[in-house]
Amino acid sequence: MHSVYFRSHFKGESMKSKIIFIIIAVIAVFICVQVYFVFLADSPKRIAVDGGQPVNIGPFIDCHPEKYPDKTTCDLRGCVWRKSNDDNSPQCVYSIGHGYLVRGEITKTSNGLQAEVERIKTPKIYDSEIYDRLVVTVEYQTESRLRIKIVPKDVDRYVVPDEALNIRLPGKPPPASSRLYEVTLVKGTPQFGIIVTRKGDSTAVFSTDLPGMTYSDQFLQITTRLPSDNLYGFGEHNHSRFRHDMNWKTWSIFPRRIGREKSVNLYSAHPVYMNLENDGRGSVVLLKNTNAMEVVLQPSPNPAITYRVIGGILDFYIFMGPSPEQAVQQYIQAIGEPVMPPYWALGFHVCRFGYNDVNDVEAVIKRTRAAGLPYDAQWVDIEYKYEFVDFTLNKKLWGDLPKVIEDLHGHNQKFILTIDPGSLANRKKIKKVKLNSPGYNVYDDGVLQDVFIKNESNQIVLAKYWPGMAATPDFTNPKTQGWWLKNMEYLYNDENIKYDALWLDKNEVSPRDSMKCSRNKWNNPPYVPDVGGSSEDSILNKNTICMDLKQHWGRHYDSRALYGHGQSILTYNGLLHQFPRKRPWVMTRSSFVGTGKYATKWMGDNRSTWADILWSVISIVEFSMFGFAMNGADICGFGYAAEYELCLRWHQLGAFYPFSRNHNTKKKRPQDPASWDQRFVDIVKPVLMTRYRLLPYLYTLMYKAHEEGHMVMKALLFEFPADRNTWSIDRQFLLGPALLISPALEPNQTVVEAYFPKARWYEYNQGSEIIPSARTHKLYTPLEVVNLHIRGGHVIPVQQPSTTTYQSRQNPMGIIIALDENHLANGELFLDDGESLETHKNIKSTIVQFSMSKTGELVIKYMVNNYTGADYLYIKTIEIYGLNKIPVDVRVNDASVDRPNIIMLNKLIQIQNLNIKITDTTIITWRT
Ligand code: MIG
Repeated sequence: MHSVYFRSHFKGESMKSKIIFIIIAVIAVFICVQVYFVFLADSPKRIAVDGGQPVNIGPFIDCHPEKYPDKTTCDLRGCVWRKSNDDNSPQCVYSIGHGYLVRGEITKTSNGLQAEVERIKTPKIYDSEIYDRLVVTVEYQTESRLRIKIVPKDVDRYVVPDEALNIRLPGKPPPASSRLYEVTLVKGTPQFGIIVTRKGDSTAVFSTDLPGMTYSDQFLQITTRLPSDNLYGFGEHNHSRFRHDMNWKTWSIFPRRIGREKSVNLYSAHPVYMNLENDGRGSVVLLKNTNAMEVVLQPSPNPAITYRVIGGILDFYIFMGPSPEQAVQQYIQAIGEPVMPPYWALGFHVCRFGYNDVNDVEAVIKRTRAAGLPYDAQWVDIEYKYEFVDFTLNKKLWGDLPKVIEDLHGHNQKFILTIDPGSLANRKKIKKVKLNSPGYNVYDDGVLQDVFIKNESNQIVLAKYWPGMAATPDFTNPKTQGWWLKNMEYLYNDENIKYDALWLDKNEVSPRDSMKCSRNKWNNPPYVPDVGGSSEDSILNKNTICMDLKQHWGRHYDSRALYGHGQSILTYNGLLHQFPRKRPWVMTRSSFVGTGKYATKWMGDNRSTWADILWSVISIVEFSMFGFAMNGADICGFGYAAEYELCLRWHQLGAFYPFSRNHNTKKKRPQDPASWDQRFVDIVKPVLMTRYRLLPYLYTLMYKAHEEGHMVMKALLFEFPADRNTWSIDRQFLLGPALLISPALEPNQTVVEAYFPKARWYEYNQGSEIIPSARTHKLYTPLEVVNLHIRGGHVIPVQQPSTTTYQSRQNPMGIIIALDENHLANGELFLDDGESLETHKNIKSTIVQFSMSKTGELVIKYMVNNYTGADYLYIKTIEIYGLNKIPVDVRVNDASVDRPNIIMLNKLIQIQNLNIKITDTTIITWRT
């Protein structure tokens, strides 16, 4: 267009005016270049698209995320229609200058920055109130943590209540000199943004100076550039890889019960990610928001995340690490360290859906014991209830259950059962229930106590749950606590079901059918993230209660993500009240940020497939990042019938899950370990025994998680962040820093290709060393073999295993010394009675340290010794990995150990017949 104009201008002009024109043109070009450098130059490349508007070559922010974008709608939205593109990138994108601009001054506050921003007038896209003025607050919370809060000016919005999640300020704001970050609020055109960089470095960990920022009542959008495309986290989904596929993947976050086969949002909401920078540093970013949302990932060269949220506020917490492990730890410490489980919970569990009556359970108990398998707890599913009515026992089919529980307890085993949320409201059926369970009063009492979720007209609404039409308790209401506890006590005392822990299912919350919901802004918001998988499913109300229902912590629309969280808290408190001296143990299906402080998480309905066995590893390492130390997936898979090899491999893997339970759906062949054949038992038993032998180590890891916010089962990159080879590994994992598991995850597999980062690594059974490290090795892994490796530099406490943790805990102890390249190793052992409350606060616990400050000398010494039981524990065996020949002159506190007690088993050295009291200071020396 311009050139045409210029040409016509030239016609018939004199030479002089030509010269003047050229001068003007040169000046104009100069000005254009200036403008380019001032406003646009920080983006790598630009392209001119239809209409001549400049658009970033990236990141692209999708201006038409709904299906079937077209140019007309795109133009109406004031966005730019791109030439057809063959990647998955969006076709209709926001143009530069869409967003907000700083108004007035940026103020320095006592602990951060504040600014007011104003919307650049561009078309409004979704039909909800749009906010023209926002207040942006940056809070420097700790040296490694900052908060960025964006709210509309003078408008009250839904915020996550403090009772649900309170990220406390640990004290005074950190001095500028110690902060790991610097924050810039971008003033001026083309649009406002926040940039967080690592101090003394140009790495922008978080930067939102991009178009498309939108803040309206029911559509909030913001994009942040990422320092790298190594992205992990966000949940809950079935991620098929741990490191995200950045190629325009969209992940929705909204608790939902749905088949796992689709890449859709599942039971929990964890809007948090970890980014690993290309030099091995890492950061964690949480968006504290409970509303339905989706995150769109875009690939290099412009890795970025776009958040689209349909309510609440933009409230980011950024954790600077600088290592990925530190960043996650800072995150977990902020949201609350994971609950300390009772010791027995670390044992092996058997469960299934589909025990028809108490005889079925008795048969399983009998065969599992007869097989001599390690076995700490038996679970029952919904069948024990009288016609699926919670807090009742079916007296006819399950009358003997109290006796079975007594028998379990007599064998030092535990009993756990499931509870669903819905309270039966059908009068006729309640009458029937009362014949089976006199005194049953769950619904009427709930009405009286006003604990059920109501609608706009203050009426209790019913939905279809397992027992029939039922009311939904509001677990976000403190009133519900007393009623819930009363029901628990009724089941425990009146129905005489002496449970040891509780399993909370369906608490997304998910009725069996969808409800009829009225048309309004909550049930039918103007923009709906893709929260169902297929277009027909993509409504919020499918298998949920209606979004407009009212709860104490806010409308269901806003607070849905807190349903399972609230129930976990009330159940935890209920157990605490029932058994004031014992650690409560609750397992939940739905969770939010911080639920790990109250409950264990299991992954819900996986399936008996080879794909699901891999996904279990990914889910668990993700949930470790989300602050759940104790988590696991159903061993052998829930849905479908398990086949022999899969189920066997799954036990070999599941023996190393922090929470290890075999579970199954109904009407499928039994898959508990004793239900197969002798060969199956012969292979599985030693692996489960290995788990039990390692429990002192695993329990110590739980303690470290609970006290310091460490992860238990974790990805390799956390221990080896500088080693790029570890960044994508999700077929292997670590338990703490010292144990590496490289499972077989495929049918007919005889070789596992396992990567060993730079360290000394020893095969657990033989003691043989993996040489060289920092390389992939082919490990021969026939059906009976498990790949377990110990990392040099660590001392691992072990205990001779028995079939219950109760028994194991009284057995002789041992230690494994795995030497590093300098022939040194260190470790720790946490001991307490395994079930009392708060013993870990060092009141009634013992912590023993194993340390080598020079080669050939290990010192065993306690730090604290307040657990009386520790004085009865003796180390009988010491195993040394990494010596390769029998040491000489082995002494325990100067007394020499007789030569016949020192043997070499393959590549490991075993010193036997010791009698070292674990609470005595002991020095063990040897020479090579
Ligand atoms: O509607 O209680 O994920 O573990 O066995 C199904 C029956 C409800 C779903 C759980 C599963 C449990 C099943 N439950």
